[in-house]
Amino acid sequence: MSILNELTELVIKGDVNGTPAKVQEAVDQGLDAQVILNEGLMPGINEIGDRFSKGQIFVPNVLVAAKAMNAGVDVLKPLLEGGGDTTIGTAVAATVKGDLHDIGKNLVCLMMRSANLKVIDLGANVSAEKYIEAIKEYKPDVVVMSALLTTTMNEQGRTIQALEEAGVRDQVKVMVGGAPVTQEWADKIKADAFTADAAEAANWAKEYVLSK
Ligand code: B1M
Repeated sequence: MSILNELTELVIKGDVNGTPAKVQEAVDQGLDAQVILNEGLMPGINEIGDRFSKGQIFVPNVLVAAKAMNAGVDVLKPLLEGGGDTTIGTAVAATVKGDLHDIGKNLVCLMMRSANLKVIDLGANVSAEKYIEAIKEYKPDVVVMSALLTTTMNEQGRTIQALEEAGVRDQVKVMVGGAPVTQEWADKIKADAFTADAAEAANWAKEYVLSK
């Protein structure tokens, strides 16, 4: 079994100690951090999602797999963040209210930092009020709203609406993403950008900030 397949299996097993240790081994063998993420860790968490939706496993299994995945990503952080000392702009990022999924949002933060953006990570389950406070305090260029549930996608729309009502909507570009989110949805809720993955999100933010 290749080391990437071994990593996938460790995430599926929810091995919180084995996963970061194996990621380190892969790094030491000279594998690229993006390859480790995309071809080792991601297939594991995706398989967990498939098994969960088929009713083959339950929430506790998903939770330990997510912990293992996060522990693996932590090892890759310094390699993915890379970047330089220059800060080109600021982003405020969070997963919207009612949604606890933070792995994708964490990757977006990571990739944005690697694109030399300063990122204020508000965490998961973040209310519109907290977004508004953060916009007033940090004056970001872009605001990231992640949602992984079809139900919390609606919260992205409500949060944008709240930004409008608070008079801060025009001060920022709102970027939305997350597995169920589409360009069509982004247009409907009047977001400024939809990006399908973390690297694309970082690119969009970077290009926008540099074009200002
Ligand atoms: Co949940 N969960 N979960 N879960 N979970 C999903 C999302 C689900 C699809 C599983 C399934 O049924 N197949 C399903 C949603 C169904 C739906 O709404 N249509 C689901 C469900 C139902 C639930 C609960 C309701 C289960 C329950 O309690 N009965 C519950 C809800 C809790 C809540 O949030 N209120 C729940 C709970 C959990 C855990 C807490 C156990 C755990 C999360 C732990 C954590 O995040 N710390 C969890 C997990 C791990 C998953 C799956 C298996 C994996 C999600 C993930 O991290 N993927 C997921 C199934 C799946 O997605 N395959 C599932 C890896 C991550 C890198 O991908 O987040 O998509 P993702 O991010 C991508 C892109 O989407 C994009 O970039 C990343 C790639 O580079 N991206 C952005 C993300 N955010 C972005 C923002 C941007 C741009 C791009 O802004 C610009």
